Amino acid sequence: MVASLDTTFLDHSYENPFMNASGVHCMSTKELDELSNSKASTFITKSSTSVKRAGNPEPRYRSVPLGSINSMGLPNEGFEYYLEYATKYQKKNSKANPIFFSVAGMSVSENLKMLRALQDSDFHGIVELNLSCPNVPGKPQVAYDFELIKEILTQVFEFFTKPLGVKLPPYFDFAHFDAVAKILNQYPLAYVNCINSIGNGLYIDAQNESVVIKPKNGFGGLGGEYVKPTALANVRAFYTRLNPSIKVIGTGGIKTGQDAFEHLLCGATMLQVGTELCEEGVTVFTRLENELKEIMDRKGYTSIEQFRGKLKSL
Ligand code: RRO
Repeated sequence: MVASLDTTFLDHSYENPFMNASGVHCMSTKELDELSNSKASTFITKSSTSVKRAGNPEPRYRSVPLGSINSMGLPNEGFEYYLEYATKYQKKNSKANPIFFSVAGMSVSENLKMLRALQDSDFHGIVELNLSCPNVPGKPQVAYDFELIKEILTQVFEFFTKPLGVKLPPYFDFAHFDAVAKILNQYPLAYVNCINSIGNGLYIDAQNESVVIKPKNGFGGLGGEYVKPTALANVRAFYTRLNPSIKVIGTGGIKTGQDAFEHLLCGATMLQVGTELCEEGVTVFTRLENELKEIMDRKGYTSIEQFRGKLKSL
């Protein structure tokens, strides 16, 4: 195989575009260490809140025929746990690729508090602000409230100078792609990540005439094959609307090298794997790299830049 998967993201060179999606295999130091020792080129922590949270009652994640449904409810070890892990990791691995740190406060002020702490810390990786958790009862997804996106980003960029991206929920209408891109283009964002799970799906076990997860009467975020076309549409819609300085991370339905290839064609730079990482474990990254290289070899591509974003229209 001659194809190279080298990927430049925010002026740093990665051996390949693959990493985990926040929430999957990144809750504990053990899982984070496993990611760092895998073929993923970098990794992201579980979205954190200021204080440790137990999350929603179980069962709260189910693997289903075409993907997954979850209503985890933001269980996490708390902001300080991940900050300590990240800063120690950086010291121990000074030559390693920058890592990603995800925050998902329950209010504007909680997000600002964590971002201030990150700004004042030794952390020198990339920060992802999760504006799209669908699973906390009583808390709507922030990024479906366009005024709230503006309010948060305006306050964040008054003090925050480290690289920052936002995790977006899927949008389903051109009016929304246009409106959100117009807002995001007003800020010095490093990237957007499309997409979080498709919120509030309902998977039913017909045999038992029952839902399959306990929280929210069975409603939960969908991932996996169900979401790939929506993910691709969002990657493409934002890639074609955002200032070129704002990169797009593609997340949603990446199960094979071909799925990865499709996200790259739509314009994604890094690629995050959620449901399939949960199914297969960290060896998924080795398989995805081999499959993507095989496709590139077959097509005569030696680098990703030769086709990134070059999706043809009819
Ligand atoms: O923890 C969760 O329930 C969760 C989060 Br924070 C998120 O951003 N996306 C998701 O599908 N689940």
